[in-house]
Amino acid sequence: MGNQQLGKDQIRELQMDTKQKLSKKDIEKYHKFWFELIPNGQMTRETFPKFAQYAMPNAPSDAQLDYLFRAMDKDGNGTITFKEFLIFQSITAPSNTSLNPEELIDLAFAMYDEDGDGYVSKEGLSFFKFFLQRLTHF
Ligand SMILES: [Ca+2]
Repeated sequence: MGNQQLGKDQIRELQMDTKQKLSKKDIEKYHKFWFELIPNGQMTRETFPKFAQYAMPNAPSDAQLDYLFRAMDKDGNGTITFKEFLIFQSITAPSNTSLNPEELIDLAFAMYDEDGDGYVSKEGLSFFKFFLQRLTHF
């Protein structure tokens, strides 16, 4: 997907990918936001602070950025694509459905269970709560 207008089919596909949780309007809005921010659409850890300043205006620490990046980089390949960004948005800020607690818990684990042992610290969870409140703003 390049930096151009979204086609009808693309939007439909993205709506499927995000389980119909985002409206066409949302997808277009996020698309504009994402490609203005990162013209080639591929967010790396180096360029990630550009995004994070919108998501978390209170100057997040490097560790917090690492958490967030890990949660958004669903396939763990070191790049966040527009689709991965959208999936993240659809979980944290769905427009058509309400928040799904199970998906949020999965996301919290993706962020905080660094060693994959199935446990998340209390600090991790309280930060996650704080972070969710921030995220729905844009
Ligand atoms: Ca990825």
